[in-house]
Amino acid sequence: MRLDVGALASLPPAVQRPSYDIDAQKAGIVHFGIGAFHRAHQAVYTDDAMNAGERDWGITGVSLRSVNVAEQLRPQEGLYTVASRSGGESALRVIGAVRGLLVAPQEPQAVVEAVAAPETHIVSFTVTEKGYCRAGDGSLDPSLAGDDSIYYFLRAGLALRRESGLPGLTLLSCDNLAHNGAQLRRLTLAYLSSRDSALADWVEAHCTFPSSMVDRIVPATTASDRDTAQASLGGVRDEAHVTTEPFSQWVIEDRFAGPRPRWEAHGAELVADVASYETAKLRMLNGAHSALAYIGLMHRHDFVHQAVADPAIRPLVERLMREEAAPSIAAAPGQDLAAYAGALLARFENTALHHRLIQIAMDGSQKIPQRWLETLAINAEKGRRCPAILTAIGAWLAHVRGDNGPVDDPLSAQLSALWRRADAAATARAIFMRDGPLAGRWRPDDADIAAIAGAVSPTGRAPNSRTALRSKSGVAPT
Ligand code: CS2
Repeated sequence: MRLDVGALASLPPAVQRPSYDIDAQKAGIVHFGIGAFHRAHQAVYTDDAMNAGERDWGITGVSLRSVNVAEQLRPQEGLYTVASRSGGESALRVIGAVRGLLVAPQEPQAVVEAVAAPETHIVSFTVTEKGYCRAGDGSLDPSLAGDDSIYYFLRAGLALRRESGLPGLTLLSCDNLAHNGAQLRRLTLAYLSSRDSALADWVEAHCTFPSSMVDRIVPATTASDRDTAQASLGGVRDEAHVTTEPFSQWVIEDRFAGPRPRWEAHGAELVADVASYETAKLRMLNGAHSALAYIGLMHRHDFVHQAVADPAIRPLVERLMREEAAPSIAAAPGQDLAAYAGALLARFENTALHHRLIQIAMDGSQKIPQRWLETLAINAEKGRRCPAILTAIGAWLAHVRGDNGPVDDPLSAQLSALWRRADAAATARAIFMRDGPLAGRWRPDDADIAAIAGAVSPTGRAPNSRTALRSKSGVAPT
């Protein structure tokens, strides 16, 4: 039996399920990027709000490209399960918050109408770093912002709202970008002002763009996760299942244009300024994650929990968080960065989550600036060296050379062309200096370049033999 509203009654009693009338909810939120992260994060907070009696906060999920999620969720009337796992513990619940699915390339007008609907108050986004269509200098790249981008749908939907005399919207970025709300605002206004400056003025006056820090580790769902869930669901099959960790955090700048769910009653924090939380999360959690990914892959690991347990890798990751990232952050009163680093290590060690390093390694060119380069620039200004991040950059260079297989990155062709023409040191210079694709505030000096080049293995293999590394990290050779 497939999961749907009719199947709810036959689920085992331990499985938590929506207590509200699922069919009676209007959609107050349109969400772009209805992938596993959103379904394990914002949708859960929203489901909590609806369980507590708030009405009409259903989510219309938009996929900008793939039909997969819509195909999984439509036959299930939008229902799916979230398992949170740690050690031997696993809790399973059904989420009912997603009330509609749209696949943008198939039904673009329906997406525009959803943005323009009177009951819509919030449009939110998890479209990944590259979904913001930025050029290397952070400005809007018009060649990327086409009719398949968020900006196209925002423009058409917001224009309809304005013509109909409807109120503005809260446009809420939930992606791992520094100052994500401010960036979304700047990029959206840049897109609109070259096409419809009156609409840009209306958006400035009527819409808000809160920044937010989102955090929950959500590995891509595997067939085995679905089978495990099915066993716990008394045989009911959920093709849209998501497995995640118990931890979840959401810090949101309290700047809404209209009504919103009381997410703060369910664990979210509404604050005046998210910057210190966002910076700590990007430079410590995500910075460590990317280092684990590239260094771990170089050492032939598959998963985060294996890489963090490897004595050849762990000290580097600790150093990156505690001695390189943490000193670059202006902590808010009461924000304890040492305790944060400890908590992150414990989360990375969660063996119940099979979080693939290759998943994190994706799109490195879009992630590295906010995860590593800001830290490097701030430390360089203070005369402090960052050997851990430089080692991680060396491992990233090896990754984009192709050492770990095909490279999933929008700049992969450009990066591999730079490698073909040069050795490791010259490639690093070409990427980070002058008009290189990641040139910016951080300018490496000769010692930095030497450290990066020294971390790239010349042969394309791990610095030690695979068997030796595997046995060291306690993982059996395959
Ligand atoms: C990860 C993030 O894939 C990645 O790049 O670093 O998705 C990470 O798991 C989340 O930001 C955790 O909140």
